[in-house]
Amino acid sequence: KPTNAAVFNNWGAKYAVQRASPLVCPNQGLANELSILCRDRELEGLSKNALAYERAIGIIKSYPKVITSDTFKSDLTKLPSLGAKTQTKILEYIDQGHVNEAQATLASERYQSLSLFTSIYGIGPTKARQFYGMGMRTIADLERYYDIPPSPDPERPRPPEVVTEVLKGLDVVSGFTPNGKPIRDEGRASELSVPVGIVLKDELDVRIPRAEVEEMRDVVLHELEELQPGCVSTIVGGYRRGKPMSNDVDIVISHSDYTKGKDIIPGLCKRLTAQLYRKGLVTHIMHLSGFHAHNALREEHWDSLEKALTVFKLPPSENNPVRIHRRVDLIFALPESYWTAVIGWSGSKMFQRDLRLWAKQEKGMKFDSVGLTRRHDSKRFLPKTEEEVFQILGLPWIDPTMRNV
Ligand code: DGT
Ligand code: MG
Repeated sequence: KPTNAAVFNNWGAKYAVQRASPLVCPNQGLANELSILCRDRELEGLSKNALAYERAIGIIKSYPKVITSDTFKSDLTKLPSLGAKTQTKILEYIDQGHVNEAQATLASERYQSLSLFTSIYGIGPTKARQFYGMGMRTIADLERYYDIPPSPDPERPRPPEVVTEVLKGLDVVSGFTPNGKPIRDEGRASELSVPVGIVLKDELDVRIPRAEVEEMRDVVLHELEELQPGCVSTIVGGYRRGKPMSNDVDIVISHSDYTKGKDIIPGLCKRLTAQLYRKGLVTHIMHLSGFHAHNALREEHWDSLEKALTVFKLPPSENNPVRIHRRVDLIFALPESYWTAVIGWSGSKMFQRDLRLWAKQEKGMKFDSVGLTRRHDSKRFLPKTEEEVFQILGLPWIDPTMRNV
């Protein structure tokens, strides 16, 4: 279904869900400069300031022409989401092709270290600032702190076989009982996810091309079909928004039978993860619903869907004799939650946030990945398609590839 034409010209609209936001926009350079400042505020824990930048970037991402002094004056100066400070920075960019503060931020030691630390799975801004406060600046500092043997060649990443060797003994889950219960060292899981993230950093930094995302999906679905026939699934996240390369693979899984699905889905997350782990496809389980109660991994809001956040490794093939570790998130939704889960996990984060805000402020409804309800009488909607979710919310259809706000 094509994206509703009106949303392409709706760049001034208050909510990101009313506008088309392509992957690459005509003002991408400006958006990138402002993203540095947004990231800086996030790293410093200034979430309100970060959100203000995110909103400004959102408008710029949906503006369909190159911004010049003239179009800036005629179109952008009156928008409430562009405050005086942001406007000054946009003018700087029009003048010089860069934003002074963004360049200064990029060059600062603090920004560089905090960005580096938060690029490690398991380290969020708060922990990164703690490490910085303790005087740490580099990955080598973190390796010393966690007692991880450094790479044999300091100039190069560890070879895959060395990674595997170092990881032994760092496993978050050490196995499964015959009935699928993970065996793990209570209390050590959240402590271990950071060292695992450090050792795997070089591999997890390698972006995943679309063909490999699909290959991983096929392998997961093959195991799923063996375990539980009749499931349905969608690859969500950046892949679904058309990104040529992804940081991880996100898959939402449900069951095709609306009634039977209610019994089949609960517990399936654990069963599939155990199966993948036993076969050596999942090598690490960073979070598993019901087991890792402590949410050290994400500082943002969690939904209540069953999920496994894993590290995954495809078996070697003829064309790819050496495989590297990849991040895979498996999210399980009851049939009635499937389409809201698909929308929620397709993102972007900003698109999802504004979907919640639009539902609440404009429609008196509550949207999240689990479902759609009317606030005043708690009436629950049961959308049977993705389009229906947009219809119920009174929104024009926006293709996933236009949700890159
Ligand atoms: P990337 O970096 O290439 O993986 O890009 P994305 O957009 O796939 O980013 P990712 O994988 O972190 O998240 C995918 C989408 O899933 C994101 O746009 C919003 C949603 N999401 C991520 N984490 C959570 C969470 O903890 N709770 C909920 N409700 N949604 C989440
Ligand atoms: Mg993703």
